[in-house]
Amino acid sequence: SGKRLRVLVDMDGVLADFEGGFLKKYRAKYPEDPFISMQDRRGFWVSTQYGQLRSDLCEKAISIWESKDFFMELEPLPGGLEAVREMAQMENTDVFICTSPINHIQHCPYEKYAWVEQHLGQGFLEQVILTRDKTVISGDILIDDKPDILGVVPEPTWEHILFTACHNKHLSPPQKRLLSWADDWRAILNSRRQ
Ligand code: BVP
Repeated sequence: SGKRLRVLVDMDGVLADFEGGFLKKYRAKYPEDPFISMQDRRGFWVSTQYGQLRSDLCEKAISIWESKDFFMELEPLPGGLEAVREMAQMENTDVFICTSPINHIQHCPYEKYAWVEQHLGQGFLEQVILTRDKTVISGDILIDDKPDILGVVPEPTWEHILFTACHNKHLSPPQKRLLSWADDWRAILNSRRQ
């Protein structure tokens, strides 16, 4: 009954393990330099926290995700692929992967599409939205680990559900949370159906 539900699902930190992939490759490339464990991560921007640890570490951190194969080789987060596949099969439900590429354009945009093709199949490429401003994308729900999602539209159509990540777990956010893909995402979708 009612209209279709449009769910926007973020990629880094929600479907793909950006933090884990970063830490593994940073420690391999810079074994002599200090690092921030997942437990000690605070704030969305990895580069900002590394820059606070030691000023030269900001650009070293950036060099990791600007490298070829960084985004392609990210591991899927537990349950994420299964959840979006199930959403895509649900009646009256449209799911899109909504992700912001980095501004270093050589590898990231291509590798984001290639990751979706590898893990979800070629047909799922129809569902990919790359945008630097998620507020201009209309939807009913946006599942995203970034606490502050701002852009040119002051009141986006979607309700932001904060996906719990190492960098946001200590916050008391205004949004509802999805603790992981083992949490009740189906109930969150159903709460937005009319
Ligand atoms: O492509 C990701 C990684 C990048 O920002 C994008 C966030 O996209 P969404 O998850 O919001 O869709 N990114 C970049 C930096 C620093 C850049 Br300087 C960072 O610290 N963390 C991060 O995720």
